Amino acid sequence: MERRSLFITFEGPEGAGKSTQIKLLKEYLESLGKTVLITREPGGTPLAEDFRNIVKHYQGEEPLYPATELLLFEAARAQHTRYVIAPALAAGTIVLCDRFADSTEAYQGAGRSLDMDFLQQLNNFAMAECKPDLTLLFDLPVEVGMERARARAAHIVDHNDRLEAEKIEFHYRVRDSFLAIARREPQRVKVLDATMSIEELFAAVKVLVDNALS
Ligand code: T5A
Repeated sequence: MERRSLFITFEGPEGAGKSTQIKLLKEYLESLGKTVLITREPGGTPLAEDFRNIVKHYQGEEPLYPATELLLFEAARAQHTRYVIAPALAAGTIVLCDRFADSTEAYQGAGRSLDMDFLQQLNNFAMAECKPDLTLLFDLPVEVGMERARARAAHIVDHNDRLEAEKIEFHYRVRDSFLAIARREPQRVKVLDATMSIEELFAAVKVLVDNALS
């Protein structure tokens, strides 16, 4: 029998093509008659979007301390899981979330070298019962993703992004960490080669999602 609700997260380094695939997947699932919600982290509720604006674009003189950054991501997640994701899943919706707790492990844990055990406790606290059924990891060389993100940013006035602007070594640690999560949890996390074309990538996404639905 087909399942009704499903929680799918999309993860990967910068510019991996997650948002593009999420939109295609929503159209496909709706063509099958499913109810679908696209959401994102950080963000997804008005307050969590305020936190998103701080962690992505804050430029004040007082530097954002790494622990503060971590807590802002977790605070945003606590709002998002309780007010958006959990109710949607309870209503039988398929939730497609652009980034989730694995990003915290990769960016704040590996990227910023924060304590992994403590971070996992915070992740579990913030996500509560909202554990992803399937995570699609869009993997690609850091340089390719950064180039895509840069090309897109060239069309945005006043583009500034604190995390995107981190040193290349930071982004290498992020990518390695995502791949380590996939090795640790192969049942949940499926790795896709994000250097493929949009169409080829979507064909691979569809196979994985069809399997998860059956
Ligand atoms: N973060 C997030 C943390 O540090 N900790 C956390 O806990 C969480 C949740 C979020 C930032 O926050 C960090 C990670 C991030 O730095 P964001 O703007 O949501 O910021 O950043 P990204 O998730 O990286 O979003 P991007 O939009 O940059 O990347 P996407 O969504 O992966 O890529 P997409 O689809 O927008 O595509 C990028 C460009 O590439 C093209 C697209 O047309 C677009 O121009 N493209 C392709 N080109 C060639 N081949 C393909 N297959 C392509 N697919 C897309």
